[in-house]
Amino acid sequence: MADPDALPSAPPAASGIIARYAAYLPLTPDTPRITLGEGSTPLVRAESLERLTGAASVHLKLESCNPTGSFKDRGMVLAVAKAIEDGHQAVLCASTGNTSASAAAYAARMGLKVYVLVPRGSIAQGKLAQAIAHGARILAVKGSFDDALTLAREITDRHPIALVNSVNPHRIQGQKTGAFEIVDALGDAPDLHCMPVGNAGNITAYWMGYRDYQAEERLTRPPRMFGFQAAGAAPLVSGQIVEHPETIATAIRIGKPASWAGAVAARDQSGGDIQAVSDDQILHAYRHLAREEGVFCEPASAACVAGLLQLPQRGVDLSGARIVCIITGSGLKDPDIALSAEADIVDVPVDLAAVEAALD
Ligand code: AN7
Repeated sequence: MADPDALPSAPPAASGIIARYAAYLPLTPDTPRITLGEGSTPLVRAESLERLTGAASVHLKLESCNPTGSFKDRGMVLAVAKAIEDGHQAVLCASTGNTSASAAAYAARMGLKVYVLVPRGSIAQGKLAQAIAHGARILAVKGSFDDALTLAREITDRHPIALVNSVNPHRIQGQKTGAFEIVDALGDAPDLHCMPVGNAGNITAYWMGYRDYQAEERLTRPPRMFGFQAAGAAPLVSGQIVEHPETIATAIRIGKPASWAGAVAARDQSGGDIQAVSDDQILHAYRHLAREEGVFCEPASAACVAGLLQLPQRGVDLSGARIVCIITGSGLKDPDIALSAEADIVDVPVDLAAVEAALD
């Protein structure tokens, strides 16, 4: 009889990034091995983007498939595990939305109290719904994300509450596993790595992951790192803090990135760049991904594809290149953006002929 474990349908033994990449993470015997099934996200080809750019291959890393719908779960699972290991009973973050959704979910699962500070009026509905559903205490700050992060640092300095923003090094450690998965899947690093940049934790994390694998000779050469910011919130492009960041991509509406130095190091050490894309370019890429590739992402995620599409005219030769774009969050996070598009919804009666006539 066949060994059931040998069947192709057998689930992978390891679930979650702590189990899968334990050897690369700062674990101790006391670190709880927790998981909501984060990581091991799909890497799918996008042929329309290959045609448009002349690249040999473009893959989309669907981080939207993580348990709470964004890449934040990779870092949050480790940050929460470490908070528990350190004896904390509460966690806190400032957030443009996705970090708060992720913190709320892992805290709920582990029985921790969770506080989230969000910029009032500028977080997407789906993310707010998640924080509410998981029972977070939500404080809507009458200011920007940057103001909320300053407050979050001050509060956690004064109280025994773990700060789970990406200034917490465990967040970066967890998020670097995305780079491992890409190299494990492709057999080597891509030539170019494209991603959106807000607070700059994720670009710092991916660069760390590629460098860790390089040190172990698991890849030939790390990719050139290309980060993309929204034009109205592009401090890493101008080199200046943006006091009043503005963009439709609320996830990356950040004027003073906490991991500024990490982003600059990733850019310069890899021979990459950090560039700006307009809100119109973001929305164009958002629609393109949904309609041509069947990938529904949030606007911030589309920024990296918007940026990729600009690279040839900005003088970056993509012919023959292998490219990976990080689709950081789900389109369901921000339904208002999709619903604001001109919709072709036809009212029909309960009548076969009328429905047939309306098929066009
Ligand atoms: C979908 O949730 O900052 O450059 O507080 O939600 O690591 O900040 C979210 C950021 C890209 C930028 N794409 O990543 C938060 C938050 C999505 C995001 C980014 C975010 P970083």
